[in-house]
Amino acid sequence: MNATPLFLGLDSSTQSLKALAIDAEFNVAAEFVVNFDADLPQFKTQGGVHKSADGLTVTSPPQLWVAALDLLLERMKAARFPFADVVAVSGSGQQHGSIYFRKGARATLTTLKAGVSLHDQTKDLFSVAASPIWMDSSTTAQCRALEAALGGAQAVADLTGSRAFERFTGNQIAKIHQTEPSNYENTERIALVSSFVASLLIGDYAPIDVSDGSGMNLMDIRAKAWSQKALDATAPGLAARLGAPVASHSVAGTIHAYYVARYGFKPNCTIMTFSGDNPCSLAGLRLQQSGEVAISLGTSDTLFGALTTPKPSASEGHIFASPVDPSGYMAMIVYKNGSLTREDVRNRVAKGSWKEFSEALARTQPGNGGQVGFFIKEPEITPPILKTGIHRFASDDSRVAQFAPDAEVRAVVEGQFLSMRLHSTHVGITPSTILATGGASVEHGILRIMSDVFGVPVFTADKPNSAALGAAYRALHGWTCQTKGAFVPFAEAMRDAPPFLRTIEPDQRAHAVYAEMLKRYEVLEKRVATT
Ligand code: XUL
Repeated sequence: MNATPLFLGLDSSTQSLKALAIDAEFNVAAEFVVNFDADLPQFKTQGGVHKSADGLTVTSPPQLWVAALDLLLERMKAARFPFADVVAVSGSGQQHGSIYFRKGARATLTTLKAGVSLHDQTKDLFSVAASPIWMDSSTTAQCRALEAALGGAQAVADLTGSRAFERFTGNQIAKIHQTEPSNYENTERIALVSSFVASLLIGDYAPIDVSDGSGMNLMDIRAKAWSQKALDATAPGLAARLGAPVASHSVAGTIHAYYVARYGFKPNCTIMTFSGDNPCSLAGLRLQQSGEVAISLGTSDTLFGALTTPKPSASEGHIFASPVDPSGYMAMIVYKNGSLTREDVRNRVAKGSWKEFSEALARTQPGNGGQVGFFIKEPEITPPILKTGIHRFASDDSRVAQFAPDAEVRAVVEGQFLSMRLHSTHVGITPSTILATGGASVEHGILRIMSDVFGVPVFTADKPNSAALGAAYRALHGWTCQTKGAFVPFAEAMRDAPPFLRTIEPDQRAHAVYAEMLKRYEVLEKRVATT
């Protein structure tokens, strides 16, 4: 073993490529970043993407991601990063994006030449010039066709973990097969962003892992294998183009000689299978046991967590295979109305100040005197409510035009956590602990309500790079399994990682108030959804 083994996590996200290395004591040893727009302006991306005039088609050039890897490694070399100490690499990729290798591409990958940049050697490898990414929403027709072929939205959810979504890769592949048939025909292999970057590192086609593979509407999430029915409904000859999905902790290969000669990696440096960014964030926050949940309060709010018995739903959330537990699952629920909606309330009734906002929470009581609000500033994903507007209900369930300013503040926070509790139950999540992350997680008053609504302790994590960190953890985990020659539980591999701070214990009286309120919330939500 090396004297100071390092585990490297790469994070190929929508806007940047990051590298984060940890040592065996879980210290972050180095971090590097390449920003796509600023550092690679020749690709003319905005926020890392190209958008069609109508905004529906959103793509990135695959060469951008290759050029970013060149630049990242050059920056690490210039900073004298000790490549020789890296024993294992894993990575995270924005979910759902797809890359199409043309026939014959594999031969180029296996024979990469150390004297030429990756970008120059891989320019002609792609059969589809523009890679569709997760922000694309141009495949509604393909989604409806998949649901029709498989017996409806709930049937697709039961099989693949999610109803048909425009950004999910199978529907993107179906569109490419229909609109660019000769390019599809000329495709030897289809990769996700995660498996694509891993392929560049091993100089061969790297497998898709079961966790990121769950974001395609193609995998039977229980069998953890492609569903032949879903493949048949998507495009011909797809199984051969995808390769079989593999367990997330498995080895993709060893690093290609290119990186040994050019950067000084050791030839036996192991590349662990890469995964999606949400799965890697789950690993970065070390959520493994069923009931361990994270709530990220950001531009969009996200709740995700580990679970053993998934309940796929056609109307809310996604179920993915777990990236850390071969027999487990993760669920994820996304809200469009997150920070911007809370800020709107803060600006309207709390003088634009978080301090005033917190004071308003402190002056009001759990349950808000029976007042319930729905703040749909943006079309909502969970539950799907397209019509924007604010809906306020008094304690007798009658609609009211306004709440008192303090009650308005409490209503926007309580409503969000009641909704999270309701919908997380629907997909099979029963939180035992919550890890709060994201911008608004520094507001104590907000976390108090989170803890009381769910009735569980809240921990806080300041982890802006949780996907890159999770990738580094997964490198360590995969390497531990490989070294032991057997699967080692993720929690055991993470035993010496620094603990999270336990911030808030639930107040059981407040929790009882919310348990009652939840029943009314559910009924009122149905009224709002059908308005
Ligand atoms: C998840 C999703 C995004 C992407 C981009 O379903 O679409 O979170 O993974 O980060």
